[in-house]
Amino acid sequence: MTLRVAMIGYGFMGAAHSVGWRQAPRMFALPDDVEMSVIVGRNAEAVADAAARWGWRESATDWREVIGRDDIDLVDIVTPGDSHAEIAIAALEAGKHVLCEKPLANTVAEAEAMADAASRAAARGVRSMVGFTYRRVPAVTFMRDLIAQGVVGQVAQVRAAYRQDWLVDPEMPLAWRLQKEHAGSGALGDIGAHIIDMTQFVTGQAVTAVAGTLDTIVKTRPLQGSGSGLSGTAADGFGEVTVDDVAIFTGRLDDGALVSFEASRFATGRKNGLTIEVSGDRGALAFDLEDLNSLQFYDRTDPTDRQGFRTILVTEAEHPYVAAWWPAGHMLGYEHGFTHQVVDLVTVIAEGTDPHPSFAEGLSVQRVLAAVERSSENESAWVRVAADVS
Ligand code: SOE
Repeated sequence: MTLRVAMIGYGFMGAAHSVGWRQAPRMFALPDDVEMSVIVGRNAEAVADAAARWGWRESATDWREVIGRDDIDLVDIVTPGDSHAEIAIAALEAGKHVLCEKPLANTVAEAEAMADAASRAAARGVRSMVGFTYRRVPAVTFMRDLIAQGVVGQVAQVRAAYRQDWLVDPEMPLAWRLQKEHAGSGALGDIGAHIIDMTQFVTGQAVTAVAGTLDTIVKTRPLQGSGSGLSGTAADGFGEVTVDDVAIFTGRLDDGALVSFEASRFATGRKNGLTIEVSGDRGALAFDLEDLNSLQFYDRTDPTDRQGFRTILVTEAEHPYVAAWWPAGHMLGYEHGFTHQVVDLVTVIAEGTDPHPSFAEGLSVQRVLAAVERSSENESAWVRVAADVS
């Protein structure tokens, strides 16, 4: 069978997902073929250019028309969060499998509607998945496996941070990621969502309560002229930043462990610094995205005179995903997670099982985001992550 893919959107994530769709069938033995059929965007000239550059057969400007086509099997959504719900629900109702970029939506209500649509579609064999791509960095998948095997023992505490610095410059223009109506929230939803998902993924536990504070450091910025997303030039005039620059919060996991979370676009000098450290009664594991081919492992059962964190190079054929790439010891990078995401999605579609992270898992992250916002509005009081928080 051939899985015919339409991708809606063509910004930074469009490029990253295109790499995934292109590389997966070349480097992995997939159960089905993949065809990069159509890429969709509002600007006909720009999207045609993206199609030619990234290897899509066609370009189009009307996503509704593309979703209605019989020769499309899967819709990949890489637009800003304000259109995720509408596109995903329409695609699922049209019987198309869906891959949707994170965070799943801009609000809990949208995420709930998407999760409902996904479970109705699953009953008809239509699959859906959220693009929390960092789960598919081999070292992160391996960290999850090691924790599940008990190498750190009972999880006592987690430290999770995602630090970037692209907003330190007050001249950085007011991109869509800084506008609540387009992005839902700021650092919280954009990068905080990754560390919430990663914490739940590696520990296998849900975040059940949070207490935190959001802050917007630069409150007005130059309007955006050319470009979009993370790059772009300023135009005349200023506009209000309506999302957070920094989100700092504490979480509680199912088994009671505390988690410190930090999501910041004001971490001067940190470019894409995602770190997570899980401490347990037997040992500890730590991951740093800026050094993504390795894990730090501390084993409390080592002889006392030889204790200390050791580096595990996650570059061997035994490690998740690695065997399909280069000879042992050769490194992978940021883009490989997008390929692994395609591999896993195509595989489970062929098997007829549901992918992870599911829309229900995306909704669970959305509820944590909403609970952090509510806590921040209420002098950082603890808020339970429950179905009634929206
Ligand atoms: C911008 O902060 C961003 O591109 C996020 O939106 C992505 O999810 C992350 O992979 C890199 O940073």
